[in-house]
Amino acid sequence: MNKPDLLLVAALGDRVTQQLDQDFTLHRLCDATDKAAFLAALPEGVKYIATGGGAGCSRQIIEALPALEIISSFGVGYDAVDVEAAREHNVRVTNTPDVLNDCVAEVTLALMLALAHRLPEAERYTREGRWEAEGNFPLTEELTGKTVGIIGLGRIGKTIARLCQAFQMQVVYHGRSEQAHQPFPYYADPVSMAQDVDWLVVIAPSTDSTRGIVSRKVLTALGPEGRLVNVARGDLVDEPALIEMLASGGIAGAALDVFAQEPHVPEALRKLENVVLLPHQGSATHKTRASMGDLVVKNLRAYLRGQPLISPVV
Ligand code: NAP
Ligand code: 8YV
Repeated sequence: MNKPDLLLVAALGDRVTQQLDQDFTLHRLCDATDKAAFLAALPEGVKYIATGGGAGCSRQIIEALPALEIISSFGVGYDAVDVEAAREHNVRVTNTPDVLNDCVAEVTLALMLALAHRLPEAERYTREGRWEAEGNFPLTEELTGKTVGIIGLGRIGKTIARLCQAFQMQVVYHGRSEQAHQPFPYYADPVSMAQDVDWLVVIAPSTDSTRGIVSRKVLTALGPEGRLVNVARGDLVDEPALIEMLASGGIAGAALDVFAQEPHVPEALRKLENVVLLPHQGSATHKTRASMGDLVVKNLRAYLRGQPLISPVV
């Protein structure tokens, strides 16, 4: 029996490819240099797409495939998928929620610990023999007893909150509405919350209403003793304002896993000492990436077999 055609928009690794190969004939747009020519040469009737959170799926791709029925995206954030175009063309979209909560929360706490204790700098100091040559490294900060404000108390935000509680931190949060059954104080306004916290952690999706939510005003409210952690998407933060405020001491520091124009990280940011920078590593462990990949495949197989989707967003 002929296997149905599937367009692979992003390379998702051997584990996913080997599983998809069992049920589908793969067309690797991810490897094509001339994407438009590749799309034009596809066989008629492609119903399936698998893609990555960064590559997503554009309107152009959706409209190039009139028979398209489902886009299975690797990652919980699906901001790079043109969901509006998918809806217009009755195309289902799935993502990979929950399986990465623990990993992303762990990386968030790792970033907070690294920034508070200046671990990357102190490690370099030791490695370079400066301890012996220059004496002790300067004193640093700690998380214990501090207040953290979480923008986006969702699946990952709640996991981060629990880890912060293990450090005896007070947790408060901002979202579009109060979650009645959460034990944490709610702020309707991110500026007021930023004023009251030592740490601001951003873990909300990138949408029209969150873009730029960490504005210059929010950063000013966070103040010279405040620290920002962004593990959501780069566009939630006013990056030029952040760089200015980090350089001038307007805020104490930032730990960033995500950036406005990935994989580009502005040189001005890379030169600063009061930042910890990661290359979008939030879910990047063998275990979590395997679970995410398996969920991409499970959604496609469920659709193929006429079963309910496991994690639909549309
Ligand atoms: P989620 O469960 O949907 O939680 C999102 C939270 O954001 C909700 O609590 C929601 O609360 C809040 N929110 C939505 N719109 C908002 C707005 N306009 N203003 C303030 N808060 C808003 O999502 P999740 O699974 O935790 O993932 C969150 C995001 O993290 C993803 O979308 C992705 O972009 C990012 N992420 C990054 C990495 C990484 O590697 N760095 C890994 C995984 C995820 P309300 O509905 O009450 O507003
Ligand atoms: C992935 C992410 O690195 O899940 C998300 O939203 O940002 C990360 O887990 C990314 O989506 C992989 O493509």
